Amino acid sequence: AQAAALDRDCMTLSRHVLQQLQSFGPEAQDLSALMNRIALAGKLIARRLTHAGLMEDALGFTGRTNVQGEDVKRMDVFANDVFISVFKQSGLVCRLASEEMEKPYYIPENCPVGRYTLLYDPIDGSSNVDINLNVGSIFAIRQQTGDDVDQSAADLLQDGHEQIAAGYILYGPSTVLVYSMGYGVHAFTLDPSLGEFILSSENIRIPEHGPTYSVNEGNFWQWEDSIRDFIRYVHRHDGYSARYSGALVGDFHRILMQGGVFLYPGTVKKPEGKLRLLYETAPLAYLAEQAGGRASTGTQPILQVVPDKLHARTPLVIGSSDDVALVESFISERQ
Ligand code: AHM
Ligand code: MG
Repeated sequence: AQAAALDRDCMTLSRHVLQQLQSFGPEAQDLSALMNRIALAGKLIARRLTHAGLMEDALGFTGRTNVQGEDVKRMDVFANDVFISVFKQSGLVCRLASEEMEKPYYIPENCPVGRYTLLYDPIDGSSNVDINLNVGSIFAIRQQTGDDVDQSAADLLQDGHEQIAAGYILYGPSTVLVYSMGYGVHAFTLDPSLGEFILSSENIRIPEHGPTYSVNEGNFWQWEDSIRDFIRYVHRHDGYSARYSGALVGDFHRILMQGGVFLYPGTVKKPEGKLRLLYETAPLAYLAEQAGGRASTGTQPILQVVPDKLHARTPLVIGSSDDVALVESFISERQ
Protein backbone atom coordinates (compact mmCIF):
# COMPACT_ATOMS: atom_id res chain seq x y z
CA ALA A 1 0.00 0.00 0.00
CA GLN A 2 2.89 2.32 0.81
CA ALA A 3 4.47 1.67 -2.58
CA ALA A 4 1.16 2.39 -4.33
CA ALA A 5 0.80 5.69 -2.44
CA LEU A 6 4.34 6.67 -3.41
CA ASP A 7 3.72 5.82 -7.06
CA ARG A 8 0.59 7.93 -6.92
CA ASP A 9 2.46 10.91 -5.48
CA CYS A 10 5.06 10.60 -8.22
CA MET A 11 2.51 11.06 -11.03
CA THR A 12 3.28 14.74 -11.37
CA LEU A 13 2.03 16.90 -14.20
CA SER A 14 5.32 17.00 -16.13
CA ARG A 15 5.69 13.22 -15.97
CA HIS A 16 2.10 12.80 -17.09
CA VAL A 17 2.65 14.97 -20.18
CA LEU A 18 5.63 12.84 -21.27
CA GLN A 19 3.64 9.67 -20.65
CA GLN A 20 0.69 11.00 -22.66
CA LEU A 21 2.88 11.83 -25.62
CA GLN A 22 4.73 8.51 -25.27
CA SER A 23 7.91 10.31 -26.08
CA PHE A 24 10.93 12.02 -24.57
CA GLY A 25 11.63 13.82 -27.86
CA PRO A 26 12.13 17.58 -28.11
CA GLU A 27 8.46 18.35 -28.78
CA ALA A 28 7.35 16.32 -25.74
CA GLN A 29 10.04 17.98 -23.60
CA ASP A 30 8.78 21.40 -24.74
CA LEU A 31 5.18 20.60 -23.89
CA SER A 32 6.18 19.14 -20.56
CA ALA A 33 8.19 22.28 -19.77
CA LEU A 34 5.29 24.48 -20.90
CA MET A 35 2.83 22.70 -18.63
CA ASN A 36 5.32 22.93 -15.80
CA ARG A 37 5.51 26.71 -16.24
CA ILE A 38 1.73 27.01 -16.33
CA ALA A 39 1.63 24.97 -13.12
CA LEU A 40 4.14 27.38 -11.56
CA ALA A 41 1.92 30.32 -12.53
CA GLY A 42 -1.00 28.50 -10.90
CA LYS A 43 0.96 28.00 -7.68
CA LEU A 44 2.03 31.65 -7.55
CA ILE A 45 -1.54 32.85 -8.10
CA ALA A 46 -2.96 30.36 -5.59
CA ARG A 47 -0.43 31.50 -2.99
CA ARG A 48 -1.41 35.15 -3.43
CA LEU A 49 -5.14 34.37 -3.33
CA THR A 50 -4.66 32.47 -0.06
CA HIS A 51 -3.18 35.54 1.66
CA ALA A 52 -4.96 38.28 -0.26
CA GLY A 53 -7.28 39.30 2.57
CA LEU A 54 -4.27 39.98 4.81
CA MET A 55 -2.38 42.09 2.28
CA GLU A 56 -2.65 45.84 1.84
CA ASP A 57 -2.55 45.90 -1.93
CA ALA A 58 -3.94 42.60 -3.24
CA LEU A 59 -7.71 43.13 -3.45
CA GLY A 60 -9.94 45.76 -5.06
CA PHE A 61 -9.68 47.78 -8.23
CA THR A 62 -6.72 49.51 -9.85
CA GLY A 63 -8.91 52.36 -11.11
CA ARG A 64 -8.16 51.49 -14.75
CA THR A 65 -10.30 49.78 -17.40
CA ASN A 66 -9.06 47.11 -19.82
CA VAL A 67 -9.55 46.74 -23.60
CA GLN A 68 -12.97 45.28 -22.99
CA GLY A 69 -13.99 48.38 -21.00
CA GLU A 70 -14.11 46.36 -17.77
CA ASP A 71 -12.77 47.69 -14.47
CA VAL A 72 -9.40 46.11 -13.80
CA LYS A 73 -8.78 44.47 -10.45
CA ARG A 74 -5.40 44.34 -8.78
CA MET A 75 -5.54 40.56 -8.87
CA ASP A 76 -6.13 40.63 -12.67
CA VAL A 77 -2.92 42.62 -13.11
CA PHE A 78 -0.94 40.45 -10.71
CA ALA A 79 -2.05 37.21 -12.38
CA ASN A 80 -1.46 38.60 -15.86
CA ASP A 81 2.10 39.54 -14.89
CA VAL A 82 2.72 36.14 -13.29
CA PHE A 83 2.20 34.38 -16.61
CA ILE A 84 4.53 36.82 -18.36
CA SER A 85 7.21 36.38 -15.69
CA VAL A 86 7.17 32.60 -15.72
CA PHE A 87 7.59 32.49 -19.50
CA LYS A 88 10.45 35.02 -19.66
CA GLN A 89 13.81 33.33 -20.29
CA SER A 90 11.98 30.06 -20.97
CA GLY A 91 12.81 29.89 -24.66
CA LEU A 92 9.37 28.35 -25.13
CA VAL A 93 6.91 31.10 -25.84
CA CYS A 94 7.45 34.13 -28.05
CA ARG A 95 3.97 35.61 -27.54
CA LEU A 96 1.34 35.68 -24.84
CA ALA A 97 -2.16 36.93 -25.50
CA SER A 98 -4.55 37.59 -22.65
CA GLU A 99 -7.86 39.11 -21.72
CA GLU A 100 -6.02 41.91 -19.95
CA MET A 101 -3.83 43.07 -22.87
CA GLU A 102 -5.03 44.72 -26.04
CA LYS A 103 -2.16 43.28 -28.10
CA PRO A 104 -0.07 40.15 -27.53
CA TYR A 105 2.96 40.54 -25.30
CA TYR A 106 6.18 39.63 -27.11
CA ILE A 107 9.19 38.24 -25.25
CA PRO A 108 11.97 39.31 -27.63
CA GLU A 109 14.62 37.05 -26.08
CA ASN A 110 12.42 34.03 -26.90
CA CYS A 111 11.58 35.14 -30.47
CA PRO A 112 11.56 33.56 -32.94
CA VAL A 113 12.76 30.35 -31.26
CA GLY A 114 9.77 30.12 -28.91
CA ARG A 115 7.49 28.26 -31.24
CA TYR A 116 4.41 28.38 -29.05
CA THR A 117 1.88 31.04 -28.14
CA LEU A 118 0.10 31.06 -24.82
CA LEU A 119 -3.46 32.40 -24.74
CA TYR A 120 -4.91 32.95 -21.31
CA ASP A 121 -7.46 34.53 -19.04
CA PRO A 122 -5.39 35.17 -15.90
CA ILE A 123 -8.33 35.53 -13.49
CA ASP A 124 -11.65 34.29 -14.72
CA GLY A 125 -14.57 35.30 -12.53
CA SER A 126 -12.82 38.36 -11.07
CA SER A 127 -15.99 39.49 -9.30
CA ASN A 128 -15.46 36.56 -6.90
CA VAL A 129 -11.96 37.62 -5.82
CA ASP A 130 -12.87 40.22 -3.21
CA ILE A 131 -15.34 37.90 -1.49
CA ASN A 132 -13.06 34.85 -1.29
CA LEU A 133 -15.00 32.62 -3.66
CA ASN A 134 -13.66 30.40 -6.40
CA VAL A 135 -11.94 31.88 -9.43
CA GLY A 136 -9.83 30.31 -12.17
CA SER A 137 -7.25 30.79 -14.90
CA ILE A 138 -7.90 29.47 -18.41
CA PHE A 139 -5.16 28.70 -20.94
CA ALA A 140 -4.54 27.36 -24.42
CA ILE A 141 -1.33 26.64 -26.29
CA ARG A 142 -1.04 27.11 -30.03
CA GLN A 143 1.88 26.55 -32.34
CA GLN A 144 3.12 29.78 -33.86
CA THR A 145 2.73 29.65 -37.63
CA GLY A 146 4.91 32.11 -39.54
CA ASP A 147 7.43 34.53 -38.07
CA ASP A 148 4.95 37.36 -37.36
CA VAL A 149 7.56 40.04 -38.15
CA ASP A 150 4.98 42.82 -38.19
CA GLN A 151 3.61 41.68 -34.82
CA SER A 152 0.06 41.55 -36.13
CA ALA A 153 -0.47 38.05 -34.68
CA ALA A 154 -2.75 37.35 -37.64
CA ASP A 155 -1.98 33.62 -37.44
CA LEU A 156 -3.90 33.47 -34.14
CA LEU A 157 -7.17 34.07 -35.95
CA GLN A 158 -7.78 30.38 -36.61
CA ASP A 159 -10.28 27.92 -35.27
CA GLY A 160 -10.06 25.94 -32.03
CA HIS A 161 -8.73 22.79 -33.71
CA GLU A 162 -5.39 24.63 -33.85
CA GLN A 163 -5.04 24.34 -30.07
CA ILE A 164 -2.42 21.77 -29.13
CA ALA A 165 -3.26 21.88 -25.44
CA ALA A 166 -5.80 23.63 -23.26
CA GLY A 167 -6.94 23.67 -19.68
CA TYR A 168 -7.68 25.66 -16.58
CA ILE A 169 -6.65 26.07 -12.98
CA LEU A 170 -9.46 26.25 -10.45
CA TYR A 171 -8.66 28.07 -7.21
CA GLY A 172 -11.18 26.49 -4.86
CA PRO A 173 -10.90 24.76 -1.49
CA SER A 174 -8.00 23.05 -3.22
CA THR A 175 -6.20 24.19 -6.36
CA VAL A 176 -6.93 21.90 -9.29
CA LEU A 177 -5.34 21.95 -12.74
CA VAL A 178 -7.28 20.29 -15.57
CA TYR A 179 -5.68 19.84 -18.99
CA SER A 180 -5.86 18.03 -22.28
CA MET A 181 -3.38 17.62 -25.11
CA GLY A 182 -5.79 15.68 -27.27
CA TYR A 183 -5.51 12.44 -25.28
CA GLY A 184 -8.37 12.82 -22.83
CA VAL A 185 -8.90 15.19 -19.92
CA HIS A 186 -7.01 14.86 -16.66
CA ALA A 187 -7.15 16.65 -13.32
CA PHE A 188 -4.32 17.32 -10.89
CA THR A 189 -4.67 18.54 -7.32
CA LEU A 190 -2.04 20.80 -5.80
CA ASP A 191 -0.46 19.20 -2.74
CA PRO A 192 0.75 22.31 -0.90
CA SER A 193 3.15 20.30 1.25
CA LEU A 194 4.95 19.04 -1.88
CA GLY A 195 4.32 22.09 -4.03
CA GLU A 196 3.36 19.71 -6.83
CA PHE A 197 0.24 19.02 -8.84
CA ILE A 198 -0.50 15.30 -8.38
CA LEU A 199 -2.82 13.34 -10.69
CA SER A 200 -6.25 13.07 -9.08
CA SER A 201 -8.63 12.06 -11.93
CA GLU A 202 -7.55 10.55 -15.23
CA ASN A 203 -9.63 10.33 -18.43
CA ILE A 204 -12.59 12.31 -17.15
CA ARG A 205 -15.82 11.69 -19.09
CA ILE A 206 -18.78 14.11 -18.96
CA PRO A 207 -22.02 12.17 -18.36
CA GLU A 208 -24.34 12.31 -21.39
CA HIS A 209 -26.89 14.13 -19.30
CA GLY A 210 -26.74 15.85 -15.92
CA PRO A 211 -28.99 17.71 -13.51
CA THR A 212 -27.24 21.10 -13.49
CA TYR A 213 -28.17 24.08 -15.61
CA SER A 214 -25.90 27.05 -15.12
CA VAL A 215 -26.85 30.44 -16.55
CA ASN A 216 -27.35 34.02 -15.37
CA GLU A 217 -31.15 34.13 -15.32
CA GLY A 218 -30.96 37.84 -14.54
CA ASN A 219 -30.62 38.25 -18.29
CA PHE A 220 -33.93 36.44 -18.97
CA TRP A 221 -35.64 39.35 -20.73
CA GLN A 222 -32.52 40.31 -22.67
CA TRP A 223 -32.30 36.89 -24.38
CA GLU A 224 -33.83 35.65 -27.58
CA ASP A 225 -37.11 33.71 -27.19
CA SER A 226 -35.38 30.38 -27.83
CA ILE A 227 -33.28 30.62 -24.65
CA ARG A 228 -36.40 31.52 -22.65
CA ASP A 229 -38.07 28.44 -24.19
CA PHE A 230 -35.27 26.25 -22.84
CA ILE A 231 -35.41 27.80 -19.37
CA ARG A 232 -39.19 27.34 -19.25
CA TYR A 233 -38.68 23.69 -20.25
CA VAL A 234 -36.24 23.25 -17.36
CA HIS A 235 -38.62 24.92 -14.90
CA ARG A 236 -41.42 22.56 -15.92
CA HIS A 237 -39.44 19.33 -15.69
CA ASP A 238 -38.22 17.45 -12.62
CA GLY A 239 -34.59 16.77 -11.96
CA TYR A 240 -32.91 20.09 -12.79
CA SER A 241 -30.93 22.23 -10.35
CA ALA A 242 -29.67 25.77 -10.95
CA ARG A 243 -26.01 26.41 -10.09
CA TYR A 244 -24.24 29.64 -11.04
CA SER A 245 -21.20 31.01 -9.26
CA GLY A 246 -20.20 33.93 -11.49
CA ALA A 247 -16.95 32.17 -12.39
CA LEU A 248 -17.04 30.11 -15.55
CA VAL A 249 -14.17 27.85 -14.53
CA GLY A 250 -15.95 26.70 -11.36
CA ASP A 251 -19.31 26.30 -13.07
CA PHE A 252 -17.72 24.37 -15.92
CA HIS A 253 -15.75 22.16 -13.52
CA ARG A 254 -18.97 21.02 -11.84
CA ILE A 255 -20.44 20.14 -15.22
CA LEU A 256 -17.28 18.36 -16.38
CA MET A 257 -17.40 16.14 -13.30
CA GLN A 258 -21.17 15.67 -12.91
CA GLY A 259 -22.87 16.61 -16.18
CA GLY A 260 -25.33 19.30 -17.15
CA VAL A 261 -25.11 22.43 -19.22
CA PHE A 262 -23.58 25.90 -18.85
CA LEU A 263 -24.92 28.71 -21.03
CA TYR A 264 -23.78 32.24 -21.69
CA PRO A 265 -26.06 33.11 -24.60
CA GLY A 266 -26.03 36.30 -26.58
CA THR A 267 -28.61 38.95 -25.82
CA VAL A 268 -30.74 40.83 -28.32
CA LYS A 269 -28.36 43.81 -27.95
CA LYS A 270 -25.16 41.73 -27.85
CA PRO A 271 -25.72 38.60 -29.96
CA GLU A 272 -22.13 37.42 -29.43
CA GLY A 273 -22.55 37.32 -25.66
CA LYS A 274 -19.80 38.09 -23.15
CA LEU A 275 -17.19 35.35 -23.26
CA ARG A 276 -14.11 35.58 -25.44
CA LEU A 277 -13.26 32.82 -27.92
CA LEU A 278 -9.48 32.47 -27.91
CA TYR A 279 -8.87 32.29 -24.17
CA GLU A 280 -12.26 31.38 -22.70
CA THR A 281 -14.70 29.47 -24.90
CA ALA A 282 -12.31 27.65 -27.27
CA PRO A 283 -10.09 26.16 -24.51
CA LEU A 284 -13.12 24.93 -22.56
CA ALA A 285 -14.71 23.61 -25.77
CA TYR A 286 -11.54 21.60 -26.41
CA LEU A 287 -11.80 20.06 -22.92
CA ALA A 288 -15.53 19.38 -23.27
CA GLU A 289 -15.07 17.52 -26.57
CA GLN A 290 -12.08 15.61 -25.23
CA ALA A 291 -14.28 14.48 -22.30
CA GLY A 292 -17.07 13.27 -24.62
CA GLY A 293 -19.23 16.36 -24.17
CA ARG A 294 -20.01 19.20 -26.55
CA ALA A 295 -19.60 22.96 -26.89
CA SER A 296 -21.68 25.07 -29.24
CA THR A 297 -22.55 28.66 -30.04
CA GLY A 298 -26.11 27.35 -30.26
CA THR A 299 -25.83 26.86 -34.01
CA GLN A 300 -22.21 25.82 -34.62
CA PRO A 301 -19.48 23.90 -32.75
CA ILE A 302 -17.28 26.39 -30.86
CA LEU A 303 -14.16 24.67 -32.20
CA GLN A 304 -15.19 25.62 -35.76
CA VAL A 305 -15.50 29.34 -35.06
CA VAL A 306 -12.78 31.46 -36.67
CA PRO A 307 -12.37 34.72 -34.74
CA ASP A 308 -12.20 38.00 -36.66
CA LYS A 309 -10.10 39.63 -33.94
CA LEU A 310 -8.03 38.70 -30.90
CA HIS A 311 -10.76 39.52 -28.39
CA ALA A 312 -13.72 38.18 -30.41
CA ARG A 313 -16.66 36.85 -28.39
CA THR A 314 -19.00 33.90 -28.90
CA PRO A 315 -22.17 32.70 -27.21
CA LEU A 316 -21.50 29.48 -25.28
CA VAL A 317 -23.56 26.34 -24.64
CA ILE A 318 -21.29 23.68 -23.12
CA GLY A 319 -21.48 20.42 -21.22
CA SER A 320 -23.25 17.06 -21.56
CA SER A 321 -23.95 16.09 -25.17
CA ASP A 322 -27.69 15.51 -24.61
CA ASP A 323 -28.17 18.78 -22.75
CA VAL A 324 -26.28 20.85 -25.33
CA ALA A 325 -28.37 19.19 -28.06
CA LEU A 326 -31.57 20.07 -26.20
CA VAL A 327 -30.61 23.78 -26.06
CA GLU A 328 -29.69 23.67 -29.76
CA SER A 329 -33.08 22.15 -30.58
CA PHE A 330 -34.89 25.11 -28.97
CA ILE A 331 -32.66 27.49 -30.95
CA SER A 332 -33.23 25.76 -34.30
CA GLU A 333 -37.00 25.65 -33.72
CA ARG A 334 -37.13 29.45 -33.64
CA GLN A 335 -34.98 29.97 -36.72
P1 AHM B 1 -14.06 37.77 -16.45
O1 AHM B 1 -13.07 36.86 -17.11
O2 AHM B 1 -13.83 39.21 -16.78
O3 AHM B 1 -14.16 37.53 -14.97
O4 AHM B 1 -15.51 37.49 -17.11
C1 AHM B 1 -15.95 36.18 -17.35
C2 AHM B 1 -16.98 35.77 -16.31
C3 AHM B 1 -17.19 34.29 -16.27
O5 AHM B 1 -16.30 33.67 -15.38
C4 AHM B 1 -18.60 34.17 -15.79
O6 AHM B 1 -19.22 33.00 -16.23
C5 AHM B 1 -19.25 35.38 -16.37
O7 AHM B 1 -18.22 36.32 -16.64
C6 AHM B 1 -20.25 35.99 -15.45
O8 AHM B 1 -20.86 37.06 -16.07
P2 AHM B 1 -22.26 37.66 -15.53
O9 AHM B 1 -21.95 38.36 -14.26
O10 AHM B 1 -22.71 38.56 -16.62
O11 AHM B 1 -23.19 36.48 -15.32
MG1 MG C 1 -12.83 35.45 -18.03
